[in-house]
Amino acid sequence: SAPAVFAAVDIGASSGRVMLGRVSTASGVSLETIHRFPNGVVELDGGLRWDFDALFAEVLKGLTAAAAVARGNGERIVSVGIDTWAVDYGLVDKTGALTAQPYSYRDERSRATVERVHAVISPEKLYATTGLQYLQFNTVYQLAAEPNLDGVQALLIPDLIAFLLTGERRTEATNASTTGLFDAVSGQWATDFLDAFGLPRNIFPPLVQPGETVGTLLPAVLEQTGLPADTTVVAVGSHDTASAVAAVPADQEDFAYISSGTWSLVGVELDAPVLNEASRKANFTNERGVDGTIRYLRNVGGLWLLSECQRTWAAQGFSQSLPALLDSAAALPAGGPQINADDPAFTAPDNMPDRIRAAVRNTGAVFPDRPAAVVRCIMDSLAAGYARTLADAERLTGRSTSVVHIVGGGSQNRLLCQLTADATGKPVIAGPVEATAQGNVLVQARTAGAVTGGLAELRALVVTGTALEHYVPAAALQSSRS
Ligand code: ADP
Ligand code: LRH
Repeated sequence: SAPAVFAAVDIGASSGRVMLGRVSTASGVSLETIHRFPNGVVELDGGLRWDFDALFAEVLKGLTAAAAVARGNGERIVSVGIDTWAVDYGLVDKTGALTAQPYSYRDERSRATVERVHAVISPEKLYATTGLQYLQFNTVYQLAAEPNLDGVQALLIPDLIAFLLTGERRTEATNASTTGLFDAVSGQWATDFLDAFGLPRNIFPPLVQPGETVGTLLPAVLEQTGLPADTTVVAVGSHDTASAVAAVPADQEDFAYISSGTWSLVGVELDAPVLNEASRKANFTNERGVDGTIRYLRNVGGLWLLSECQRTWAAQGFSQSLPALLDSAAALPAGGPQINADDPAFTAPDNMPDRIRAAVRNTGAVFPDRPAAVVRCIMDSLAAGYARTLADAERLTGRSTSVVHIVGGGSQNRLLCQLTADATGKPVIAGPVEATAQGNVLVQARTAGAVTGGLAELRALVVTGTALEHYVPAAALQSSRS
Protein backbone atom coordinates (compact mmCIF):
# COMPACT_ATOMS: atom_id res chain seq x y z
CA SER A 1 0.00 0.00 0.00
CA ALA A 2 1.01 3.67 -0.37
CA PRO A 3 3.57 4.93 2.17
CA ALA A 4 1.99 6.71 5.15
CA VAL A 5 2.60 10.43 5.75
CA PHE A 6 1.23 12.76 8.42
CA ALA A 7 0.03 16.37 8.19
CA ALA A 8 1.01 18.72 11.02
CA VAL A 9 -0.76 22.03 11.53
CA ASP A 10 1.43 24.12 13.86
CA ILE A 11 0.46 27.71 14.56
CA GLY A 12 2.59 29.86 16.86
CA ALA A 13 1.88 33.39 17.96
CA SER A 14 4.14 34.73 15.21
CA SER A 15 3.60 32.29 12.34
CA GLY A 16 1.83 29.13 11.27
CA ARG A 17 2.73 26.24 9.00
CA VAL A 18 1.29 23.09 7.53
CA MET A 19 3.93 20.39 7.12
CA LEU A 20 4.10 16.85 5.86
CA GLY A 21 5.98 14.50 8.14
CA ARG A 22 7.61 11.23 7.18
CA VAL A 23 8.90 8.84 9.81
CA SER A 24 11.11 5.79 9.57
CA THR A 25 13.48 4.02 11.92
CA ALA A 26 16.35 4.42 9.47
CA SER A 27 16.05 8.15 8.73
CA GLY A 28 14.12 9.38 11.76
CA VAL A 29 11.52 12.09 11.33
CA SER A 30 11.70 14.50 8.42
CA LEU A 31 9.45 17.42 7.60
CA GLU A 32 8.45 19.10 4.37
CA THR A 33 7.03 22.60 4.64
CA ILE A 34 3.89 22.81 2.55
CA HIS A 35 2.47 26.19 3.54
CA ARG A 36 3.56 29.04 5.79
CA PHE A 37 1.61 32.07 6.90
CA PRO A 38 2.17 34.95 9.31
CA ASN A 39 0.20 35.31 12.55
CA GLY A 40 -0.17 38.12 15.03
CA VAL A 41 -2.68 39.89 17.20
CA VAL A 42 -5.08 42.35 15.57
CA GLU A 43 -7.16 45.23 16.95
CA LEU A 44 -10.70 44.10 16.30
CA ASP A 45 -14.10 44.83 17.87
CA GLY A 46 -12.58 46.76 20.74
CA GLY A 47 -9.94 44.25 21.75
CA LEU A 48 -6.74 42.46 20.81
CA ARG A 49 -7.83 39.33 19.01
CA TRP A 50 -6.71 36.63 16.63
CA ASP A 51 -8.16 36.68 13.14
CA PHE A 52 -9.25 33.10 13.51
CA ASP A 53 -11.30 32.97 10.31
CA ALA A 54 -8.20 33.95 8.35
CA LEU A 55 -6.07 31.38 10.22
CA PHE A 56 -8.57 28.61 9.51
CA ALA A 57 -8.62 29.56 5.82
CA GLU A 58 -4.80 29.18 5.83
CA VAL A 59 -5.15 25.76 7.49
CA LEU A 60 -7.51 24.60 4.75
CA LYS A 61 -5.20 26.03 2.09
CA GLY A 62 -2.28 24.15 3.61
CA LEU A 63 -4.16 20.88 3.91
CA THR A 64 -5.31 21.19 0.30
CA ALA A 65 -1.72 21.67 -0.83
CA ALA A 66 -0.56 18.80 1.40
CA ALA A 67 -3.16 16.47 -0.13
CA ALA A 68 -1.95 17.39 -3.62
CA VAL A 69 1.74 16.83 -2.73
CA ALA A 70 1.02 13.44 -1.16
CA ARG A 71 -1.12 12.39 -4.13
CA GLY A 72 1.65 13.41 -6.51
CA ASN A 73 4.15 11.29 -4.55
CA GLY A 74 1.87 8.27 -4.34
CA GLU A 75 1.75 8.70 -0.55
CA ARG A 76 -1.27 8.46 1.75
CA ILE A 77 -2.03 11.11 4.38
CA VAL A 78 -3.16 9.05 7.35
CA SER A 79 -3.99 11.78 9.81
CA VAL A 80 -3.82 15.45 10.70
CA GLY A 81 -2.50 16.77 14.04
CA ILE A 82 -3.03 20.31 15.30
CA ASP A 83 -1.11 22.39 17.81
CA THR A 84 -1.12 26.10 18.61
CA TRP A 85 -0.22 28.47 21.44
CA ALA A 86 -2.03 27.75 24.71
CA VAL A 87 -4.56 29.46 26.97
CA ASP A 88 -6.82 31.16 24.38
CA TYR A 89 -10.19 29.88 23.24
CA GLY A 90 -13.15 30.64 21.01
CA LEU A 91 -16.74 30.52 22.22
CA VAL A 92 -18.98 28.30 20.14
CA ASP A 93 -22.78 28.36 20.37
CA LYS A 94 -25.21 25.44 20.15
CA THR A 95 -25.28 25.58 16.35
CA GLY A 96 -21.48 25.31 16.28
CA ALA A 97 -20.93 28.93 15.24
CA LEU A 98 -18.07 30.97 16.67
CA THR A 99 -19.62 33.90 18.57
CA ALA A 100 -16.66 36.27 17.97
CA GLN A 101 -13.04 36.16 16.87
CA PRO A 102 -11.08 34.82 19.88
CA TYR A 103 -9.39 37.26 22.22
CA SER A 104 -5.61 37.17 22.43
CA TYR A 105 -3.88 36.61 25.73
CA ARG A 106 -2.21 39.98 25.08
CA ASP A 107 -5.53 41.78 25.51
CA GLU A 108 -5.70 43.42 28.93
CA ARG A 109 -9.31 42.61 29.83
CA SER A 110 -8.29 39.86 32.29
CA ARG A 111 -6.17 42.27 34.32
CA ALA A 112 -9.35 43.43 36.03
CA THR A 113 -10.64 39.95 36.83
CA VAL A 114 -7.64 38.45 38.62
CA GLU A 115 -8.64 39.81 42.02
CA ARG A 116 -12.22 38.66 41.57
CA VAL A 117 -11.02 35.12 40.82
CA HIS A 118 -8.61 35.13 43.76
CA ALA A 119 -11.42 36.31 46.08
CA VAL A 120 -13.27 33.08 45.25
CA ILE A 121 -10.23 30.77 45.43
CA SER A 122 -6.91 31.95 46.81
CA PRO A 123 -3.78 31.78 44.66
CA GLU A 124 -2.36 29.24 47.13
CA LYS A 125 -5.36 26.95 46.70
CA LEU A 126 -5.45 27.39 42.95
CA TYR A 127 -1.80 26.40 42.72
CA ALA A 128 -2.05 23.43 45.08
CA THR A 129 -4.56 21.84 42.68
CA THR A 130 -3.66 23.08 39.21
CA GLY A 131 0.08 23.66 39.64
CA LEU A 132 -0.27 26.38 37.04
CA GLN A 133 2.04 29.40 37.09
CA TYR A 134 0.32 32.72 37.57
CA LEU A 135 -0.02 34.59 34.30
CA GLN A 136 -2.58 37.36 34.13
CA PHE A 137 -4.00 35.82 30.98
CA ASN A 138 -4.55 32.22 32.15
CA THR A 139 -7.86 30.96 30.72
CA VAL A 140 -9.59 31.09 34.10
CA TYR A 141 -9.07 34.89 34.29
CA GLN A 142 -10.16 35.35 30.70
CA LEU A 143 -13.38 33.37 31.26
CA ALA A 144 -14.10 35.57 34.28
CA ALA A 145 -14.09 38.54 31.89
CA GLU A 146 -16.76 37.05 29.61
CA PRO A 147 -20.06 38.89 29.96
CA ASN A 148 -22.20 35.89 29.01
CA LEU A 149 -21.45 32.17 28.86
CA ASP A 150 -25.03 30.96 28.49
CA GLY A 151 -25.36 28.19 25.94
CA VAL A 152 -21.77 28.40 24.72
CA GLN A 153 -18.73 26.17 25.03
CA ALA A 154 -15.12 27.29 25.18
CA LEU A 155 -12.91 25.50 22.65
CA LEU A 156 -9.17 26.03 23.02
CA ILE A 157 -7.68 27.18 19.70
CA PRO A 158 -6.38 23.77 18.47
CA ASP A 159 -9.61 22.13 19.64
CA LEU A 160 -11.58 24.75 17.71
CA ILE A 161 -9.67 23.87 14.53
CA ALA A 162 -10.24 20.15 15.17
CA PHE A 163 -13.95 20.85 15.70
CA LEU A 164 -14.26 22.71 12.40
CA LEU A 165 -12.51 19.84 10.62
CA THR A 166 -14.41 16.96 12.26
CA GLY A 167 -17.53 18.31 13.98
CA GLU A 168 -16.23 16.68 17.21
CA ARG A 169 -15.85 18.76 20.37
CA ARG A 170 -12.99 17.70 22.65
CA THR A 171 -10.42 19.37 24.90
CA GLU A 172 -6.91 18.01 24.48
CA ALA A 173 -5.31 17.41 27.89
CA THR A 174 -1.89 19.12 27.51
CA ASN A 175 -3.58 22.38 26.59
CA ALA A 176 -6.33 21.90 29.21
CA SER A 177 -3.52 22.05 31.77
CA THR A 178 -2.98 25.74 30.91
CA THR A 179 -6.55 26.78 31.73
CA GLY A 180 -6.24 26.99 35.53
CA LEU A 181 -9.23 24.66 35.78
CA PHE A 182 -7.40 21.34 35.43
CA ASP A 183 -6.21 19.12 38.28
CA ALA A 184 -2.48 18.48 37.86
CA VAL A 185 -2.56 15.26 39.90
CA SER A 186 -5.73 13.54 38.68
CA GLY A 187 -5.43 14.83 35.10
CA GLN A 188 -9.16 15.66 35.14
CA TRP A 189 -11.12 18.90 35.19
CA ALA A 190 -11.12 20.58 38.60
CA THR A 191 -14.93 20.47 38.78
CA ASP A 192 -15.05 22.02 42.25
CA PHE A 193 -13.29 25.08 40.80
CA LEU A 194 -15.73 25.22 37.86
CA ASP A 195 -18.57 25.14 40.40
CA ALA A 196 -16.99 27.75 42.65
CA PHE A 197 -16.56 30.16 39.74
CA GLY A 198 -20.13 29.54 38.58
CA LEU A 199 -18.89 28.07 35.29
CA PRO A 200 -21.05 25.39 33.68
CA ARG A 201 -19.57 21.90 34.13
CA ASN A 202 -19.57 21.54 30.35
CA ILE A 203 -17.94 24.90 29.63
CA PHE A 204 -15.18 22.82 28.04
CA PRO A 205 -15.84 19.65 26.02
CA PRO A 206 -14.61 16.29 27.42
CA LEU A 207 -10.88 15.60 27.59
CA VAL A 208 -8.94 13.69 24.95
CA GLN A 209 -5.34 12.47 25.36
CA PRO A 210 -2.51 12.93 22.85
CA GLY A 211 -2.55 9.90 20.57
CA GLU A 212 -6.32 9.41 20.70
CA THR A 213 -8.40 9.90 17.59
CA VAL A 214 -10.73 12.90 17.56
CA GLY A 215 -12.69 11.95 14.44
CA THR A 216 -12.84 11.83 10.66
CA LEU A 217 -13.13 14.84 8.39
CA LEU A 218 -16.48 16.47 7.62
CA PRO A 219 -17.73 15.98 4.05
CA ALA A 220 -17.30 19.69 3.26
CA VAL A 221 -13.66 19.53 4.44
CA LEU A 222 -12.98 16.42 2.35
CA GLU A 223 -14.42 18.12 -0.68
CA GLN A 224 -12.52 21.35 -0.19
CA THR A 225 -9.11 19.81 0.63
CA GLY A 226 -9.12 16.65 -1.46
CA LEU A 227 -7.84 14.66 1.54
CA PRO A 228 -8.63 10.90 1.48
CA ALA A 229 -12.01 9.97 3.00
CA ASP A 230 -10.46 7.93 5.84
CA THR A 231 -8.13 10.71 7.03
CA THR A 232 -8.50 11.22 10.78
CA VAL A 233 -7.70 14.07 13.11
CA VAL A 234 -5.48 12.68 15.85
CA ALA A 235 -5.01 14.58 19.10
CA VAL A 236 -1.33 15.45 19.59
CA GLY A 237 0.29 17.56 22.28
CA SER A 238 -1.99 20.37 21.07
CA HIS A 239 -0.23 22.87 23.31
CA ASP A 240 2.67 23.79 21.04
CA THR A 241 5.10 23.66 23.95
CA ALA A 242 4.01 20.08 24.75
CA SER A 243 4.75 18.98 21.20
CA ALA A 244 8.07 20.87 21.22
CA VAL A 245 9.21 19.22 24.46
CA ALA A 246 8.18 15.79 23.12
CA ALA A 247 10.67 16.35 20.28
CA VAL A 248 13.62 17.58 22.37
CA PRO A 249 16.51 15.48 20.99
CA ALA A 250 17.69 14.36 24.42
CA ASP A 251 19.48 11.06 24.74
CA GLN A 252 19.90 11.27 28.50
CA GLU A 253 17.49 11.95 31.38
CA ASP A 254 19.13 14.91 33.08
CA PHE A 255 18.38 17.48 30.41
CA ALA A 256 16.89 20.95 30.60
CA TYR A 257 15.08 22.53 27.69
CA ILE A 258 14.29 25.96 26.34
CA SER A 259 11.47 26.09 23.81
CA SER A 260 12.45 29.34 22.14
CA GLY A 261 9.98 31.36 20.07
CA THR A 262 7.61 34.19 20.92
CA TRP A 263 8.09 33.01 24.51
CA SER A 264 10.96 31.11 26.07
CA LEU A 265 9.67 28.12 28.01
CA VAL A 266 12.47 27.08 30.33
CA GLY A 267 12.44 23.96 32.46
CA VAL A 268 12.72 20.22 32.96
CA GLU A 269 10.53 17.16 32.47
CA LEU A 270 9.13 15.38 35.52
CA ASP A 271 6.98 12.32 36.26
CA ALA A 272 4.90 14.09 38.91
CA PRO A 273 3.96 17.70 39.67
CA VAL A 274 5.65 19.89 42.28
CA LEU A 275 2.83 21.78 44.01
CA ASN A 276 4.47 23.28 47.08
CA GLU A 277 4.58 26.93 48.12
CA ALA A 278 8.23 27.39 47.16
CA SER A 279 7.34 26.32 43.65
CA ARG A 280 4.34 28.65 43.53
CA LYS A 281 6.40 31.59 44.78
CA ALA A 282 8.98 30.95 42.06
CA ASN A 283 6.03 30.85 39.61
CA PHE A 284 6.91 27.49 38.08
CA THR A 285 4.19 25.71 36.17
CA ASN A 286 3.28 22.01 36.05
CA GLU A 287 1.85 21.73 32.56
CA ARG A 288 0.99 18.36 31.15
CA GLY A 289 3.21 16.79 28.55
CA VAL A 290 2.78 13.93 26.12
CA ASP A 291 2.46 10.50 27.84
CA GLY A 292 1.36 12.04 31.14
CA THR A 293 4.70 13.74 31.80
CA ILE A 294 4.89 17.08 33.60
CA ARG A 295 6.51 20.07 31.91
CA TYR A 296 7.94 21.81 34.93
CA LEU A 297 8.87 25.22 33.54
CA ARG A 298 8.55 28.95 33.69
CA ASN A 299 7.56 31.38 30.95
CA VAL A 300 10.57 33.63 30.51
CA GLY A 301 10.39 36.61 28.17
CA GLY A 302 11.05 35.55 24.60
CA LEU A 303 11.82 36.71 21.11
CA TRP A 304 8.63 38.75 21.21
CA LEU A 305 10.87 41.47 22.67
CA LEU A 306 13.02 41.33 19.53
CA SER A 307 10.26 40.92 16.96
CA GLU A 308 8.35 43.85 18.45
CA CYS A 309 11.50 46.01 18.24
CA GLN A 310 11.89 44.98 14.60
CA ARG A 311 8.27 45.98 13.95
CA THR A 312 8.79 49.41 15.53
CA TRP A 313 12.06 50.02 13.70
CA ALA A 314 10.56 48.99 10.36
CA ALA A 315 7.70 51.47 10.91
CA GLN A 316 10.36 54.14 11.58
CA GLY A 317 12.06 53.32 8.29
CA PHE A 318 14.92 51.29 9.75
CA SER A 319 14.85 47.75 8.43
CA GLN A 320 17.84 45.51 8.90
CA SER A 321 17.69 41.77 8.33
CA LEU A 322 17.54 39.67 11.48
CA PRO A 323 20.96 38.04 10.85
CA ALA A 324 22.57 41.47 10.29
CA LEU A 325 20.97 42.85 13.44
CA LEU A 326 22.17 39.87 15.49
CA ASP A 327 25.70 40.13 14.02
CA SER A 328 25.95 43.78 15.05
CA ALA A 329 24.69 42.89 18.53
CA ALA A 330 27.22 40.05 18.79
CA ALA A 331 30.04 42.50 17.98
CA LEU A 332 29.27 44.50 21.14
CA PRO A 333 31.10 43.69 24.38
CA ALA A 334 29.57 41.59 27.16
CA GLY A 335 28.54 43.18 30.45
CA GLY A 336 26.08 45.75 29.09
CA PRO A 337 22.78 46.71 30.72
CA GLN A 338 20.07 44.13 31.45
CA ILE A 339 16.33 44.28 31.97
CA ASN A 340 13.82 41.87 33.50
CA ALA A 341 12.49 40.24 30.34
CA ASP A 342 9.45 38.94 32.27
CA ASP A 343 8.12 42.37 33.18
CA PRO A 344 4.39 42.51 32.24
CA ALA A 345 5.14 46.00 30.89
CA PHE A 346 6.43 44.20 27.76
CA THR A 347 3.34 42.01 27.21
CA ALA A 348 1.20 44.27 25.04
CA PRO A 349 2.19 45.31 21.52
CA ASP A 350 3.55 48.87 21.54
CA ASN A 351 6.83 50.74 21.02
CA MET A 352 9.20 48.06 22.39
CA PRO A 353 12.55 49.91 21.99
CA ASP A 354 11.18 52.80 24.06
CA ARG A 355 9.92 50.47 26.77
CA ILE A 356 13.29 48.71 26.91
CA ARG A 357 15.15 52.00 27.16
CA ALA A 358 12.83 53.08 29.98
CA ALA A 359 13.44 49.80 31.82
CA VAL A 360 17.21 50.21 31.49
CA ARG A 361 17.01 53.80 32.70
CA ASN A 362 15.07 52.56 35.76
CA THR A 363 17.98 50.30 36.67
CA GLY A 364 20.20 53.36 36.71
CA ALA A 365 22.30 52.09 33.80
CA VAL A 366 23.03 54.01 30.64
CA PHE A 367 20.28 53.23 28.20
CA PRO A 368 21.14 51.65 24.87
CA ASP A 369 20.33 53.90 21.95
CA ARG A 370 21.40 52.11 18.77
CA PRO A 371 19.33 49.14 17.60
CA ALA A 372 22.39 46.88 17.96
CA ALA A 373 22.69 47.87 21.62
CA VAL A 374 18.98 47.30 22.24
CA VAL A 375 19.22 43.86 20.65
CA ARG A 376 22.30 43.03 22.72
CA CYS A 377 20.46 44.12 25.87
CA ILE A 378 17.56 41.79 24.99
CA MET A 379 19.90 38.83 24.38
CA ASP A 380 21.94 39.40 27.56
CA SER A 381 18.72 39.75 29.56
CA LEU A 382 17.17 36.59 28.12
CA ALA A 383 20.30 34.53 28.74
CA ALA A 384 20.50 35.77 32.33
CA GLY A 385 16.79 34.97 32.79
CA TYR A 386 17.34 31.43 31.47
CA ALA A 387 20.25 30.86 33.86
CA ARG A 388 18.24 32.09 36.86
CA THR A 389 15.27 29.95 35.88
CA LEU A 390 17.32 26.79 35.38
CA ALA A 391 19.01 27.28 38.74
CA ASP A 392 15.54 27.64 40.31
CA ALA A 393 14.28 24.51 38.52
CA GLU A 394 17.22 22.53 39.86
CA ARG A 395 16.70 23.86 43.37
CA LEU A 396 12.94 23.25 43.40
CA THR A 397 13.11 19.73 41.97
CA GLY A 398 16.31 18.64 43.68
CA ARG A 399 17.73 17.52 40.32
CA SER A 400 20.75 18.67 38.45
CA THR A 401 20.92 19.01 34.70
CA SER A 402 23.96 18.50 32.51
CA VAL A 403 22.83 19.88 29.15
CA VAL A 404 20.44 22.52 27.84
CA HIS A 405 18.48 21.79 24.66
CA ILE A 406 17.21 24.83 22.77
CA VAL A 407 14.45 24.08 20.24
CA GLY A 408 12.21 26.26 18.07
CA GLY A 409 12.81 29.30 15.87
CA GLY A 410 15.14 30.83 18.46
CA SER A 411 17.53 27.86 18.21
CA GLN A 412 18.84 29.58 15.05
CA ASN A 413 19.93 32.59 17.09
CA ARG A 414 23.62 31.81 17.51
CA LEU A 415 24.29 34.77 19.76
CA LEU A 416 21.53 33.76 22.17
CA CYS A 417 22.61 30.11 22.17
CA GLN A 418 26.20 31.04 23.03
CA LEU A 419 25.15 33.55 25.70
CA THR A 420 22.90 30.86 27.19
CA ALA A 421 25.80 28.41 27.38
CA ASP A 422 27.94 31.12 28.99
CA ALA A 423 25.28 32.22 31.50
CA THR A 424 24.27 28.68 32.56
CA GLY A 425 27.77 27.22 32.38
CA LYS A 426 26.25 24.21 30.61
CA PRO A 427 26.68 22.89 27.08
CA VAL A 428 23.85 23.92 24.77
CA ILE A 429 22.51 21.74 21.97
CA ALA A 430 20.45 23.74 19.48
CA GLY A 431 17.75 22.35 17.21
CA PRO A 432 15.49 21.28 15.73
CA VAL A 433 13.97 24.57 14.57
CA GLU A 434 10.65 22.83 13.94
CA ALA A 435 10.59 20.69 17.07
CA THR A 436 6.91 21.45 17.59
CA ALA A 437 5.85 20.06 14.21
CA GLN A 438 8.15 17.07 14.78
CA GLY A 439 6.50 16.28 18.12
CA ASN A 440 3.12 16.67 16.45
CA VAL A 441 4.05 14.21 13.66
CA LEU A 442 5.67 11.66 16.00
CA VAL A 443 2.57 11.26 18.15
CA GLN A 444 0.47 10.75 15.02
CA ALA A 445 2.96 8.23 13.64
CA ARG A 446 2.81 6.26 16.88
CA THR A 447 -1.00 6.19 16.76
CA ALA A 448 -0.79 4.85 13.21
CA GLY A 449 1.63 2.14 14.35
CA ALA A 450 4.44 3.50 12.16
CA VAL A 451 6.67 3.82 15.24
CA THR A 452 6.51 2.34 18.72
CA GLY A 453 7.78 3.18 22.17
CA GLY A 454 7.75 6.00 24.67
CA LEU A 455 9.21 9.50 24.58
CA ALA A 456 12.77 8.16 24.62
CA GLU A 457 12.14 6.22 21.40
CA LEU A 458 10.37 9.17 19.77
CA ARG A 459 13.25 11.48 20.73
CA ALA A 460 15.77 9.07 19.25
CA LEU A 461 14.00 9.54 15.90
CA VAL A 462 14.48 13.31 16.20
CA VAL A 463 18.20 12.79 16.88
CA THR A 464 18.49 10.56 13.80
CA GLY A 465 16.74 13.07 11.54
CA THR A 466 18.28 16.39 12.65
CA ALA A 467 21.65 18.16 12.37
CA LEU A 468 22.21 19.70 15.81
CA GLU A 469 24.53 22.60 16.76
CA HIS A 470 26.69 22.42 19.87
CA TYR A 471 27.75 25.40 22.00
CA VAL A 472 30.38 25.16 24.72
CA PRO A 473 30.23 27.59 27.68
CA ALA A 474 32.96 30.25 27.58
CA ALA A 475 34.29 29.31 31.02
CA ALA A 476 34.76 25.67 29.95
CA LEU A 477 36.51 26.80 26.77
CA GLN A 478 38.93 28.93 28.77
CA SER A 479 39.76 26.22 31.28
CA SER A 480 40.36 23.67 28.54
CA ARG A 481 42.77 26.13 26.87
CA SER A 482 44.71 26.98 30.05
P1 ADP B 1 6.36 30.88 17.55
O1 ADP B 1 6.10 29.40 17.50
O2 ADP B 1 6.19 31.45 18.92
O3 ADP B 1 5.57 31.64 16.50
P2 ADP B 1 8.98 30.25 16.36
O4 ADP B 1 9.41 29.01 17.07
O5 ADP B 1 8.49 30.14 14.98
O6 ADP B 1 7.91 31.08 17.23
O7 ADP B 1 10.21 31.24 16.42
C1 ADP B 1 10.14 32.53 15.87
C2 ADP B 1 11.39 33.31 16.21
O8 ADP B 1 12.54 32.64 15.69
C3 ADP B 1 11.43 34.69 15.59
O9 ADP B 1 10.81 35.64 16.43
C4 ADP B 1 12.93 34.94 15.42
O10 ADP B 1 13.43 35.74 16.48
C5 ADP B 1 13.56 33.57 15.47
N1 ADP B 1 14.20 33.28 14.18
C6 ADP B 1 13.60 32.91 13.04
N2 ADP B 1 14.50 32.77 12.04
C7 ADP B 1 15.72 33.08 12.57
C8 ADP B 1 17.06 33.15 12.04
N3 ADP B 1 17.33 32.86 10.79
N4 ADP B 1 18.05 33.49 12.89
C9 ADP B 1 17.79 33.78 14.19
N5 ADP B 1 16.56 33.75 14.72
C10 ADP B 1 15.53 33.40 13.93
C1 LRH C 1 4.05 29.30 23.43
C2 LRH C 1 2.87 29.28 24.38
C3 LRH C 1 3.30 29.15 25.84
C4 LRH C 1 2.13 29.77 26.53
C5 LRH C 1 1.85 30.95 25.64
C6 LRH C 1 0.48 31.52 25.73
O1 LRH C 1 3.64 29.43 22.10
O2 LRH C 1 1.98 28.23 24.06
O3 LRH C 1 3.59 27.84 26.25
O4 LRH C 1 2.35 30.10 27.87
O5 LRH C 1 2.15 30.50 24.31
